[in-house]
Amino acid sequence: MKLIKLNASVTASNDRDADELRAKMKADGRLLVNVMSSAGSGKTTLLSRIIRDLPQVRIGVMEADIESEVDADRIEALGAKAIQAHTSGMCHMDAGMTAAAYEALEPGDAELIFLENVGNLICPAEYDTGAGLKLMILSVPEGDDKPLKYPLMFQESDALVISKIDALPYFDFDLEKCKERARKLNPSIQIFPISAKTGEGMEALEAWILEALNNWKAPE
Ligand SMILES: Nc1nc2c(ncn2[C@@H]2O[C@H](COP(=O)(O)OP(=O)(O)O)[C@@H](O)[C@H]2O)c(=O)[nH]1
Ligand SMILES: [Mg+2]
Repeated sequence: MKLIKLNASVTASNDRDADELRAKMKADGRLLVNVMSSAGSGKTTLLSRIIRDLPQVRIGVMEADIESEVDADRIEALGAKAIQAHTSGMCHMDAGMTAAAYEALEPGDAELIFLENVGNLICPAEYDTGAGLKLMILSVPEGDDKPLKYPLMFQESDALVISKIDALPYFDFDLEKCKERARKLNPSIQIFPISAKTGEGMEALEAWILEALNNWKAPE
């Protein structure tokens, strides 16, 4: 398993670095998806499920964390290309760090690249990584009030995955209220309630990702 240590970028403009990386990804015909959530919402489990469900798609994963290699090991065990990036204590990935991790990944023929960002709903929302698609996960045990507490994350994301819906009977989580709160902050956000455990809802999410990949790769 390959491990890379990253430091915050020294360049002046994160937005410029992000645009550069996005253009490079586009030219390479690869879609980068920034996956953001609190720690434990189910990012690695969701990515593992997608890798298993879509054997026809070549997938690469960049795991970002402050410590440990367990997530990259989990992904590599499924046969996908993976790299572990350590963020030197930083609570997010910036565009320069993402570009360095992408280079170290040596993606080969991978066309769909996921960045599992550092687990929290605050800092990752503030930094454009250069991704073509931003996906956030909110799990049922976290509660339906999170859009009220972390509005920027919901405003910035293209899609909201509401995960662990198999646990709905055990929590006071109002699915409709959560959707309403998210849409109030971001009217165009796509919402996918799923369970990575039972597979419920996965088909719709995967179809949406595949459509985004095709659109990304289509010549303009
Ligand atoms: N019941 C249930 N548990 C899940 C689901 N997805 C993930 N988990 C569990 O949630 C915990 C954290 O998952 P993980 O993927 O490591 O979260 P991450 O920190 O966001 O990468 C693990 O114990 C998973 O088995 C799900 O859809 N349903
Ligand atoms: Mg993880």
